[in-house]
Amino acid sequence: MRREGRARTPPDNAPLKLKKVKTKAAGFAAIASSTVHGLTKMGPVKTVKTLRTVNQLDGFDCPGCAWPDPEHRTAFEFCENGAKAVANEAMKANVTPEFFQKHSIQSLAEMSDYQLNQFGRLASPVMLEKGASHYRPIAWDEAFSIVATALNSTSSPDRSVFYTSGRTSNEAAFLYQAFVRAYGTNNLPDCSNMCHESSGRSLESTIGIGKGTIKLDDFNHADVIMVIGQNPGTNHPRMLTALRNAKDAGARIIHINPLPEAGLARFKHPQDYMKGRLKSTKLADMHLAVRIGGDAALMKGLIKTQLKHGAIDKTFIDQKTEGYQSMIANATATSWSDIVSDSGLTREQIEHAGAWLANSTATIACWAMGLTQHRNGVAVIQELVNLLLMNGHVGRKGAGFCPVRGHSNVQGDRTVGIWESPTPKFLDKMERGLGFSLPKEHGYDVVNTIQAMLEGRVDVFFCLGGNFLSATPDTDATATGLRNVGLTVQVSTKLNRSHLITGHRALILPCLGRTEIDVQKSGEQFLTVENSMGQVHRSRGGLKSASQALRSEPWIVGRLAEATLGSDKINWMHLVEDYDRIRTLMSQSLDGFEHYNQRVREPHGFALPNPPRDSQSFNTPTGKAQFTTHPLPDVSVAEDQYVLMTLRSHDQYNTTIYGLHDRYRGVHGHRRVLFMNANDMVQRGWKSRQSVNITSHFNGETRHAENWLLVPYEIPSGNLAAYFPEANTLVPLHSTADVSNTPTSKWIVCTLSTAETTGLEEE
Ligand SMILES: Nc1nc2c(c(=O)[nH]1)N[C@H]1C(S)=C(S)[C@@H](COP(=O)(O)OP(=O)(O)OC[C@H]3O[C@@H](n4cnc5c(=O)[nH]c(N)nc54)[C@H](O)[C@@H]3O)O[C@H]1N2
Ligand SMILES: Nc1nc2c(c(=O)[nH]1)N[C@H]1C(S)=C(S)[C@@H](COP(=O)(O)OP(=O)(O)OC[C@H]3O[C@@H](n4cnc5c(=O)[nH]c(N)nc54)[C@H](O)[C@@H]3O)O[C@H]1N2
Ligand SMILES: [Mo]
Repeated sequence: MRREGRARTPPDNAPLKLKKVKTKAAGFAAIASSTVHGLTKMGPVKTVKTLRTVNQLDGFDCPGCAWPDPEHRTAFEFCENGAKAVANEAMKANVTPEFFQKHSIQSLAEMSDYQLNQFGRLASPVMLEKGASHYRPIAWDEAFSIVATALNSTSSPDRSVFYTSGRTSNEAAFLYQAFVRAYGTNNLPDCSNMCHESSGRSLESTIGIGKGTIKLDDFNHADVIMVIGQNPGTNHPRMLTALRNAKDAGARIIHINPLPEAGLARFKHPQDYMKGRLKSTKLADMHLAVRIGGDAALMKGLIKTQLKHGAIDKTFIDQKTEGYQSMIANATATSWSDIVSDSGLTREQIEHAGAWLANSTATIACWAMGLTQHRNGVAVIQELVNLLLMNGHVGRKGAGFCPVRGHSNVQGDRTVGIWESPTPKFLDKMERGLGFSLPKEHGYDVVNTIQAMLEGRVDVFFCLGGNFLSATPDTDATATGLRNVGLTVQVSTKLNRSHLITGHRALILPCLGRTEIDVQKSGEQFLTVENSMGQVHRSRGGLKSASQALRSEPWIVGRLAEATLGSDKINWMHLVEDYDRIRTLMSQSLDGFEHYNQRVREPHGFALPNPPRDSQSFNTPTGKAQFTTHPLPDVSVAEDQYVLMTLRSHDQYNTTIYGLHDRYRGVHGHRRVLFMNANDMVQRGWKSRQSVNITSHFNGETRHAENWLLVPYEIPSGNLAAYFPEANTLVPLHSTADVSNTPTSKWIVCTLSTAETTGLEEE
């Protein structure tokens, strides 16, 4: 019997309702929405108890996003979507061995991602044997012995791959990378490869550190804040508070985005109701509705405008930078007509924004996936670096770079070693700390992992969190790749499609989440994480674990390492008995982690060193910040083609679908929608809710997805938008960013045709 199910999520057969697009974020609707989410999933007592400990000094770090916490916290330091993330984790553990006995893999695959998530938490370890149609229960010991045997019987450690998603704590991630490298490979792809890899690469090579350079307080001293390719109202709601406070202190906000995202139009902090502050705050003072991929041209225009105004910090440029002349020569030679046609903006709009920047005493640039997931993701961020460096807006109060991270500990995971291409400096320190030598050859990132799977070069695929099948590009290709693997292992909290599309054999190892109490031999433990601004701090769960059989991630990694390598090099389980011991090893093996146990116990933790921010110094080979020169990217498409971006709705966390609504964008009940410019629709003779098929084009190949319902929207002509992960099947595997190899999830060249049926079926 073919046990494999469908790799693409089936649509939820609920009718599509379109309402007015919102122009204001948060407020009562947000409080109500998060409370309802909590109540329906956790019940009233647990809801209040849990939400009161989110992001408190002695509570747990919100698993929602990586936005930092303010020093002075309010009693409810969370946002609507953080509350949803918490409620989603605090569900009952209904996915038991009996559940798997009842449901075959194939029948589960017929359910949508939304339905799969509704089943609740995974309760105990299960195994899918070769050719079997159902998972069976398995004891923890047997599970580790199966993985260890598989890992030890491959012909080379490079035939095993170890993925990480960004919720993993510093302790688990550190132990995991130590194990993987001790085992003998750097095959450590992570979600960052699909996320801020472009930011890391561009900042590392220009300012000498692959991270942002501001602290939360800088928002209160900024004059101009640019928010580029980011939808904070949905994805980082607590950032709106920082923006609101910045506005109160006199800052101006420039919003650069093809869409008029609601969160940036007006914002009302839910707590303001209680304080009697009844008006909402207008956030963005200017919206530049750039065309998808038009940011590079816009940056050139803004740089030209700085020159026109003579807004140049000559002393800073002379003393601290290199490459200025070549960058300027290139910008000067770029014509306004190219800038205007590529960006989709008028020269007046660009010069207006440029004048604000020229007069700004302190500028912050924030960005997220709208810049990173492009062919020129690295280059376009470097253009932004050029723009800010011209005026010396780095290492100055109220100024600097702010790549807004996604997963709550994605930045920490990278700091402690989750990286397929570690630097010699990192490995050197790690070798000294661990006391043995480590592999130097770089490993596979996400895209190269899929390619290796397709070519039959992967025997074991181990995932510490995440949903590799649905998060990666080219869903069908990834599914084919995964099915080629001998053994796939998922350490997870919730059921997802990666549990259904597997290697020949598969294991699910269920773990504790951030919200739960973690007890080891020495007693109750806490974990540590790093936020988007380089602050490392504690996180301690307060809820009883959803099921007795769950284990913590450090414990799972420790047992895996012990079963595979024995305890000679490192006594893994001795470390796991008391996480302080893991942290002691971290302080010996990582730069900036000296006296880790002591410093992380400070109320707010501690800030990792950040030379550009701390002292305007740049750890580049020459010790100078680098201006870089890039030609304008080719953003032309054929007459009948459109450019599609894939993005998040308001009711999802990456591949976890909480609900079927995208409240701010007015889309309800249905996710298989395609946002399209109304004039473009008229031109094709199409109406709202018309069903269309999408074909993506790349290097002569096509990919196809049927039956998307059109939604007329305020989006530039020629541009389209659809939700991730449904649209991932259209993202070509090898359409990736230069240098960072990040899939171009925001640049998919498509054609559209009328769907023959108006039904919701697909494939
Ligand atoms: N509730 C919730 N919170 C989350 C997540 C979630 O799924 N749900 N995911 C987390 C993760 S891992 C991440 S990485 C972040 C993601 O946070 P975002 O980056 O805000 O997420 P996206 O939905 O991908 O939105 C990208 C934005 O970029 C814009 N955009 C697309 N193309 C372009 C372009 O060419 N130029 C410009 N200027 N803009 C463009 C889109 O219109 C959209 O507003 O959020 C994190 N927080
Ligand atoms: N087309 C398109 N594709 C994209 C993107 C896009 O914008 N467009 N965005 C990309 C981005 S920015 C990212 S970050 C990736 C996300 O890629 P991933 O991180 O791989 O995906 P998630 O959906 O966040 O993973 C969800 C699963 O993680 C597990 N999980 C949740 N909490 C925990 C925990 O505490 N521990 C463990 N072990 N498991 C846990 C649950 O089982 C859940 O089903 O997707 C990328 N893919
Ligand atoms: Mo992300």
